[in-house]
Amino acid sequence: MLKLYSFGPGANSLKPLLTLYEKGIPFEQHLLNPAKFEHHSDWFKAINPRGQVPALADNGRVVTESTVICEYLEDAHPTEVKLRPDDHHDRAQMRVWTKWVDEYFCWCVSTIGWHRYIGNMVKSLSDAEFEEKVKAIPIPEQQLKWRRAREGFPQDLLDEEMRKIAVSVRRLDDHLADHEWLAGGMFSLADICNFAIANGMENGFSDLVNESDSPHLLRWIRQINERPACREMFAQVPHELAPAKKKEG
Ligand SMILES: N[C@@H](CCC(=O)N[C@@H](CS)C(=O)NCC(=O)O)C(=O)O
Repeated sequence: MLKLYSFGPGANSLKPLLTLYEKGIPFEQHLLNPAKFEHHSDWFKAINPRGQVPALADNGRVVTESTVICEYLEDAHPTEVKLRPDDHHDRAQMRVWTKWVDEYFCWCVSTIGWHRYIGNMVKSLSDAEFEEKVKAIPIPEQQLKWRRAREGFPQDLLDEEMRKIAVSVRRLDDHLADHEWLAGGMFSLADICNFAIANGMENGFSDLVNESDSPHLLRWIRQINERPACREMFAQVPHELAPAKKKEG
């Protein structure tokens, strides 16, 4: 039985979750609570030494990196539902989109998310409690991100990330203006991996994602939300970051 460790259907965790639901593959669900820093606990670092979700265990062997997990599911657990184009050129285009989301789009949205939500989550801790938590984080860059979330990100960094988000929204909307899906004329991992980051932006980034500025991106977001697998996933799996977001609102 496959086991998926995740924060639930949002951001990087959503990618393998939706892939599993789309393919109809049964799996064991392990939700970690970021507010309790469960992903930095020793038991989870024994599964993913980087202390990050998602992670997939398949018969005791672990696969990490959200996009890699999605490709692994296609390779190791083929089903009638195919989420990659067969044509080599189309498949390469799909990977240009998944690479872009991992290297560009995800990072700018994530930094603003940390600035807005994670700061609140850690501000209630004493300095000693916070330092104790930071000590358990295995990746130095993530230690810095937690520190910045607590102390406040530099304004020029936030401005630059907002600029990149605007560039990302434009790129997606322009492409989706004359394509139903991102690659190969079919719903693919390119859509799943970008949707993982874009879903909900009409609330958090309504200046950029709205009916007049990015109608094609909104059409695509809604179309994916209406897919049976997506509806089932949201109905069945709670999002572990949602309570923190609600409190903020
Ligand atoms: N490149 C990794 C990034 C994973 C990642 O950033 N995971 C986030 C959740 S979306 C996480 O675990 N954050 C908590 C932390 O780093 O402390 C992937 O695509 O799986």
